[in-house]
Amino acid sequence: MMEFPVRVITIAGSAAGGSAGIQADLKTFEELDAYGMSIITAIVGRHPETNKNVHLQSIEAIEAQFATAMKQVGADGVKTGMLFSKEVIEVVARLIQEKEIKTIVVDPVMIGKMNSKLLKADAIEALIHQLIPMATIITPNVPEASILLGGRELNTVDDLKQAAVDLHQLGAKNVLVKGGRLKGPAVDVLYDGTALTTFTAPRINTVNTSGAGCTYSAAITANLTKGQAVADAVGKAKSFVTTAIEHGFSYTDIVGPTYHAASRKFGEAHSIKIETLT
Ligand code: PXL
Repeated sequence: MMEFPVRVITIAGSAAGGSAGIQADLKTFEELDAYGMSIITAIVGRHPETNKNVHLQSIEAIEAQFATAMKQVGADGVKTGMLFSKEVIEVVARLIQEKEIKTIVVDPVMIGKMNSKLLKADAIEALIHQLIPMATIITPNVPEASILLGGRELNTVDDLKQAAVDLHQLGAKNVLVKGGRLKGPAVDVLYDGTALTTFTAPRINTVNTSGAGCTYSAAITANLTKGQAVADAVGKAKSFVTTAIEHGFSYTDIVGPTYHAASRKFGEAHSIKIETLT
């Protein structure tokens, strides 16, 4: 009988184009030998006439999906992405706690690459007080880290290091601040409460990075749930996402997806430079 080493669940939005959100997470889980399940919190897709872009699911629908996944399968790890509202964050925090899922990755998704609004302003407090303190790791990018720190400007790798240390106060066991939006090489900073570790990959010249953040945190979720140490899980996930970005593509003139199968098909081309400072 086929058996995956771990079962992981993503609680996030559906991105209709297949590049981000639930779709990116499930593709990534499959590549990394984790059995994937999904709880859809919202459906993101712009209606050509009404322009409506976020189609929220009810709390009942969210609870029903979770109950079904737990009954049919069970979960060893969970990742949260787009949660959108305070009400959704509250129910998600409660469901995760009730099932005592061990590995919890919180990607504090706020705004999509195409400027979709993925978190309401009044939901930020709920994220900070209810979900982040439960997390094994949080994975903000520069704008998200800045908002979580009350609007602080982050421009340099030293700023990212200070941000990771300060965000650790919110109660997550580990903080990974992703510096992909700064200039120069793509440097991410991990703080585990004791040591700062930087992960450096070369900058890849492409616009097709839709869903890169989702893919990265999904890979971290699979790796951590499989029992890898945090710095190991992050380093391997960064290698995976860097390869996916390198082989990104697009069918139209719209920003396209990363290629989730790139590591398997072509091998991981870039070594990630990992440096730990205590
Ligand atoms: O990449 C962030 C993201 C997350 N989740 C959903 C999205 C997007 C970006 O568009 O649509 C559902």
